[in-house]
Amino acid sequence: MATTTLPSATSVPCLICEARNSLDAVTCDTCFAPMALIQEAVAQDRDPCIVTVIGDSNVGKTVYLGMLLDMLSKRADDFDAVPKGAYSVNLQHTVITYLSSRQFPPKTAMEVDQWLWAYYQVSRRKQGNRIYDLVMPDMAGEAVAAEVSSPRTFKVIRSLLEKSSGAILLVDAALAGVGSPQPDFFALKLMSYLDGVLATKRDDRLKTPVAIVLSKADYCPECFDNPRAFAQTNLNRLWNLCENRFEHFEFFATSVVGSLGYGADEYENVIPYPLHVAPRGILEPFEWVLARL
Ligand SMILES: Nc1nc2c(ncn2[C@@H]2O[C@H](COP(=O)(O)OP(=O)(O)O)[C@@H](O)[C@H]2O)c(=O)[nH]1
Ligand SMILES: [Mg+2]
Ligand SMILES: [Zn+2]
Repeated sequence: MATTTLPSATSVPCLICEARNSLDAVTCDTCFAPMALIQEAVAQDRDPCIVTVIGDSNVGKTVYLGMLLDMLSKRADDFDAVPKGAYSVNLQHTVITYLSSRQFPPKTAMEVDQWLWAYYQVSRRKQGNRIYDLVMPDMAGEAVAAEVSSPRTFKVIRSLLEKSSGAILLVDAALAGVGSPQPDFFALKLMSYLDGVLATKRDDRLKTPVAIVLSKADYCPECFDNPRAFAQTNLNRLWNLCENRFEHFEFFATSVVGSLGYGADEYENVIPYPLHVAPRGILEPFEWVLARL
């Protein structure tokens, strides 16, 4: 791991992990976060607030985040979102391009320097004028899993979560709904990792708001009727940990597609194709987190 000892006149601290990098660095030497984040943050003259979207591989993080950013920048629900730096638009651009050609975007690469980061300035058009500087990276689920099972393999994840003002945890409702214990256990591990990273005193419950998003709820529509009840039944371990350790948590059902078609790839694997994009419950978890920052 790089321990930089550059003097302050010729270096800048990374926004995420605080390691010093040379002025012309494109990504941080230590955690690979884009250094453009610093320039944006300095220009804003406010501390950016980081909302991290986490979850297992294949739960739908990329699709969710891309759709969320796209809805925000289309002024959905009176939000105004301005991307800071053209690199911020890449995630949204990729997701929408794939969905509009009736495909899901490809898997996020495990390598940190391949992740797409988005830095948006978000505000409500009507209510007051509080502006949130949101930094949201699209992480690979495998990296999250590796970091959770052996901490410090992906330093950027820990640094990000330490700095996060809020988190959105995605859980695969379709899998949980058919009785797989995997989503419950993975989310349980993630929440206890988060608890360890954020905890100040052992017995205080954590104040950081965590929205738990039940993704792919189109597969199990009952989720929309009562997300809490769905979680208590199908994600009981997670529910109990949340209740014990987190002061602010809430469950939300979301889905991006309205109908799916199926086809096979060249290896005869069955692949779902999004025939019709119909986002449901995308903004609610985000609004809920913002209201608690
Ligand atoms: N039915 C349904 N499937 C989804 C939805 N969102 C994602 N998926 C499926 O989940 C897969 C993984 O999504 P992705 O966003 O790449 O997951 P990530 O690994 O967490 O970033 C996609 O290829 C789709 O097959 C959704 O809203 N509904
Ligand atoms: Mg992804
Ligand atoms: Zn860094």
